[in-house]
Amino acid sequence: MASLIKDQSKLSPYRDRRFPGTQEEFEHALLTSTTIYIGNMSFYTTEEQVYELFSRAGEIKKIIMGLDKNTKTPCGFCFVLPSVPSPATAIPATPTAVFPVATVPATATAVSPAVESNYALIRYYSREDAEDSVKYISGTILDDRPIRVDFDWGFQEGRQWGRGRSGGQVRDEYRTDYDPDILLKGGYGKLVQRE
Ligand code: GTA
Repeated sequence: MASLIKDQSKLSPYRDRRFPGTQEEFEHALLTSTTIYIGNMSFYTTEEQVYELFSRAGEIKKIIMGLDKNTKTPCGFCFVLPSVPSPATAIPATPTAVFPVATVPATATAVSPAVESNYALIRYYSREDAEDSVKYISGTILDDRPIRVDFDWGFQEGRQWGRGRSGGQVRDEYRTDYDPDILLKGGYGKLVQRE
């Protein structure tokens, strides 16, 4: 029990309203899962860039890029999964692309969870690697944006889509700050302006 209380301090305040269980089950899933969520990504960051950066923490099973449910284009997040990738979506063992700026600081810096655009889910083979990515990669600058890495309860079909009314991420629809990535995709404070 003491170690569970200690571990809970590693968890972010994010609660997935669609998790099919109790708060206790949600926290248990977060504390044992090998899946992580990445938020505040640029809409232009590719799966290969995510692979290149996050494989530094350990061997990755799969990456799921978060997509706008209407346009089917990246909208700022991604996830990583347990299944073996199909040939069509296989992640190369060695990335071949030349990646744009992905600055990895010697020590991670804190990132405000308030601003979040593009996202991804990553699944590692081991819990230790997932913990290292949350500890050391969160705050890294990727494509000029400080990304946020969070433990995730696990991927299920449907979670790759943004849940906002516009198709993108919910929080982008409430933004009142200027963000060129979001603005270019038409997501800048849309609902705030309408309401
Ligand atoms: N592990 O931090 C996260 C995380 N986030 C932010 C999203 N996901 C996350 N997973 C982890 N950690 O699968 C996952 C979701 C989903 C996918 C896309 O990414 O589990 P989403 O971002 O489009 O929708 O999800 P989500 O997560 O359901 O929205 P959020 O941010 O919790 O918002 C919840 C409610 O709060 C909304 O209904 C809205 O009414 C309100 N809200 C959110 N932001 C604001 C704001 N700035 N102002 C006012 N109200 C707001």
